[in-house]
Amino acid sequence: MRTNQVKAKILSGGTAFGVFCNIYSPSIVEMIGHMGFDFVLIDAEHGPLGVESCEHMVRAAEGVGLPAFIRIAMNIRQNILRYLDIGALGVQLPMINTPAEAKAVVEAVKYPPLGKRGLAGVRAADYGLTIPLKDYTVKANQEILVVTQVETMEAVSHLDELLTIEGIDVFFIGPTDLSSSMGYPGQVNHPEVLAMIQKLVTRIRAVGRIAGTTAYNLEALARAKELGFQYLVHNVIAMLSRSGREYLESARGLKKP
Ligand code: 3PY
Ligand code: MG
Repeated sequence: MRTNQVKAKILSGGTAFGVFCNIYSPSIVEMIGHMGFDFVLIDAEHGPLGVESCEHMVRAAEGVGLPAFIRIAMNIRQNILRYLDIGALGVQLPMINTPAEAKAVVEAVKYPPLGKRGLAGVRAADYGLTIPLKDYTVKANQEILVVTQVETMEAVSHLDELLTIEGIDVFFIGPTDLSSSMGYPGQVNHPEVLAMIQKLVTRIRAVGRIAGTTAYNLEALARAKELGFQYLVHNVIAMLSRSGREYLESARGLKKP
């Protein structure tokens, strides 16, 4: 089991930069690693990725020394287990609105005595071939990054309780769903949405917890860094579309008489 450099970095006060990838492509995962990002966040919430595809992407990440985390759609223990068992070094669960939901995430991720994750000689445990399973469970409990998303007004209303739950490493604000929940769907730069994000990150940091969010352009990145977010996620589609559009604008501009 690998050491989670991202967890070490953010727990010691640093900031980690990753990329969401919801397209099936081990090659893109390798490129994210070669570019120097700190982690890939394979997105199995939005998009078609299933467990088997994720396994190939996790393997590609390991090949370039890149920690691979997976955003998992359903907060069901047996479902989270399958993504962890293929070797994800972290999981991120969307729409975690209540303390009970958040506790269920921690329980699903941690092996006993901390949680209820089922144990077997799976890929994450090197198929039981390198270290005794009892030692592997201790290491897995230490290394797996647990991220829960705060992206609804229901979660906002429970934030104080959510912030007391042990075992969650990052509270990740999802601006898009938060904007929907606030009645401004998709308006992530609406002044009220920006003000809410600022309030939330301040509350998260005030109790010594770590905050994460998306930053798909340089303006959002500068704002997020300024606010003290320590887990920042770019997006493969945003990267591709921005450079493609800029290139085309320039190409078509050059054609003008
Ligand atoms: C959101 O902005 O809603 C997210 O979940 C980030 O992808
Ligand atoms: Mg969301």
